[in-house]
Amino acid sequence: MNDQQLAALSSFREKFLGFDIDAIDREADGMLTAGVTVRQFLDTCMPIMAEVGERFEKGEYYLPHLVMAGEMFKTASRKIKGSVQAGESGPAIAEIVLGTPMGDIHDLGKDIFGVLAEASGFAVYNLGVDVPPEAFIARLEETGAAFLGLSSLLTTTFGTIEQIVALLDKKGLRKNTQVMLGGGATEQSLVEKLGVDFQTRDAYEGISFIKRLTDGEMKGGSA
Ligand code: B12
Repeated sequence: MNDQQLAALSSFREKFLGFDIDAIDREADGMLTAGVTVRQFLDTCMPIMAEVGERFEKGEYYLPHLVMAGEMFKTASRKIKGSVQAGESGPAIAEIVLGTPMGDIHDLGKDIFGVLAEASGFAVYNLGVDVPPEAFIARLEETGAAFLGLSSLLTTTFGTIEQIVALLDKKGLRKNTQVMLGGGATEQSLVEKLGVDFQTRDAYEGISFIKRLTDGEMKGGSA
């Protein structure tokens, strides 16, 4: 990281932690001018979001703090995401149905993953937030997508995720669908517990997982 990027990120961090919501747009411009990458932006934001969450849990912050943190992240990420280079045009390498399962309205990380996946040459059907299990299944059937990406920030969505996996089984779609789980509430042990194929809290790891599988397929191998 060069000095300009470091200075832009540190100024952004200071304004963010001070909840200086009016300054964020300007800070985002500063990051763009400095050439801050999405990866650098996320590496700076994730610990801040985690700290806001921890303080909320301890009762030091309240719901408006979560709302403001979400808004500030959205304002900045909208600009930073805009700097992501579009993927090569041509047929999509693979298709991904993506969404936040029913009961959960967090979408910041999901949308970042979606943008990075598109930029990597994948077609993304982003169904939004609070998505019922049946809607995921319907879109998979309609598109024939090989990947299902679920974003979970609330542990209360785990039951819904189990329902989605059970429905995939029932409809005979499970063996042809790679179910990917991402988001702050997830951990590795859920792969076995919920019957999914992959878990991560890092959008880039998600992209690598799909690339590994699609590369294997193209070479006629398996993952
Ligand atoms: C901002 C925020 C909000 C905002 C969300 C705004 C929005 N548009 O998303 C608002 C104010 C709406 C909100 C509401 C609530 N929140 Co909230 N929120 C947060 C906070 C502070 C940050 C979340 C975030 O955006 N992180 C940044 C993003 C970029 O990270 P990420 O989602 O993990 O994504 C990364 C990776 O995981 C990955 N990724 C994400 N999805 C996917 C999907 C795939 C397929 C892949 C491959 C990768 C991938 O890509 C990203 C980049 O690497 C967290 C604290 C935390 N530690 O996360 C609490 C937190 C998630 N919230 C929490 C709670 C309790 C709530 C509320 C219930 C509060 C309330 N009493 O009302 C409500 C729930 C409403 C609902 N029904 O969903 C708890 C959840 C506890 C739990 N484990 O269940 C947390 C952990 C705070 C805490 N410590 O208590 N919240």
